[in-house]
Amino acid sequence: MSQRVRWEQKFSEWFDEVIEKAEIYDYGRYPVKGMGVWMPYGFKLRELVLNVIRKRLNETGHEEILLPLLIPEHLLRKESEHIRGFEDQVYWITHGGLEPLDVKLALRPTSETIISFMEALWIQSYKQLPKKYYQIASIFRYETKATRPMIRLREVTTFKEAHTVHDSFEDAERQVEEAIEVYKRIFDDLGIPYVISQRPIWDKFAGALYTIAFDTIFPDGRVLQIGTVHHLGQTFAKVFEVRVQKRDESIDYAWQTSYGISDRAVATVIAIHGDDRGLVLPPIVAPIQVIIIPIPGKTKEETEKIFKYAKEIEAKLKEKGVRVKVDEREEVTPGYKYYEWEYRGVPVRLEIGPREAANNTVTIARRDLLKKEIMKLDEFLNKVFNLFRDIEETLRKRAWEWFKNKITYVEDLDEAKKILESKKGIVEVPWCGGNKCGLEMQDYVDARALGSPLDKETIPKAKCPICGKEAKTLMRLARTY
Ligand code: 5CA
Ligand code: ZN
Repeated sequence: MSQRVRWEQKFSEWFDEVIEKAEIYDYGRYPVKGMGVWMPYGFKLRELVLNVIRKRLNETGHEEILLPLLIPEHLLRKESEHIRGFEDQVYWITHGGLEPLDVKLALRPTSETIISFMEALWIQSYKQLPKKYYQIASIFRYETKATRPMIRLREVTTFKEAHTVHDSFEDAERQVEEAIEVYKRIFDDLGIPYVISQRPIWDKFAGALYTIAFDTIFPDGRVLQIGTVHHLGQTFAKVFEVRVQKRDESIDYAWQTSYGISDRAVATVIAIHGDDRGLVLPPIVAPIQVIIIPIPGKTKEETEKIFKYAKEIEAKLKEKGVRVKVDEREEVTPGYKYYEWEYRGVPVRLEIGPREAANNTVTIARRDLLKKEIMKLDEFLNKVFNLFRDIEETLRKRAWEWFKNKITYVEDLDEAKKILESKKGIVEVPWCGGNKCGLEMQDYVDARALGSPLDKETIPKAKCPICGKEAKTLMRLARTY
């Protein structure tokens, strides 16, 4: 079984090293803070993660669009709560060439204002609703907290934002529920564990009625928000005058939701499944799913036979739609190749030597379990997709087990604080639901309030540790990124 000592104890170092050495993401060298470069192997990984996201959105009736990057100042300022939330994070374009611009242009920090402006033109009647749009594009935020590769960027290059329009509060609420289901499927596909919380009111998205968030726990025990779903009410519809004629012919403002995920989804796949030997990628997003390593024989003739057999296996796997490659390099040893492809997280390695070529077999090494098995080639070809599903299941299970272990329920805040300092992860405490108590809790334990679970069945009979009243829900607390 794989070792995960450095992965857990020196995670930050592990992560920075892995994304660089596995040629995923070159970060910190380009002279603009918070902006990195997706390298070929990383770009492919990102593309495959995006395939998962697109598939899950498309199959639920979301339509992909692409909006302009720039927002004129008056549009961005139209909704006051929204601009107050983003004011200190906006990049402004003030010049076109040498000319100062009449109207300053913002680089979009997100696109509610752009889409709402357009929806006012596009939508007239309830008959057109619901509408579910999304785009995948770069957004820009002048983040003031410490920037981190893929995790806290100033150019978020993989921002998937969905924007929906509805004819009632209830339908928008139903959409929030659908979005949660879509995100669950996406994170399940990627084997990423999560908790879903209703964010406390003081931490909702600027302009939303309420925000639901997905959080995961990183190997160092710190929590990362990996997705958010917002019920926007009529906030933007009112100021942008998105009006719809209802079934009873009355005219009302539309109701909206928005939800987003980012580069953090890719970062999380890397972080959650890795080990001390490097990346461990689930086959669904692995740029190379099977790497074939020919092991030279004793004679030139034998070696030629081995290489021919390896190429044959490659062709057969390609035919099945497997992402496969033979490492034919002559200047490095097979052992070196094992190490290198393990580091890059390739889920399955085939070792093809004299014995395999003579017997029509393959030696299969699994990256997740670091175990080897010999199989007839035909059997392997028949089972290859089952093997992929089995690897994904193993990774998902391992990730969830580790994750659940990092969630602790306590009724006492001193204990909560201790756990947040040692074991870390997420601590759940009984909460009366009052804002004042919630805010006091996060101060007391010196952590962030993630909010409450959506399902009320899990609420224990206990007292709020601040006011002593009966708990109505749980408060989740964590040190976060
Ligand atoms: N317009 C809404 C819905 S798309 C919105 O912008 N929501 S958000 O601000 O919560 O961002 C959506 C998700 O993007 C967050 O949950 C978080 O996972 C991710 N994200 C936000 N800022 C950054 C950043 N600076 N770097 C990387 N990911 C980020
Ligand atoms: Zn209380």
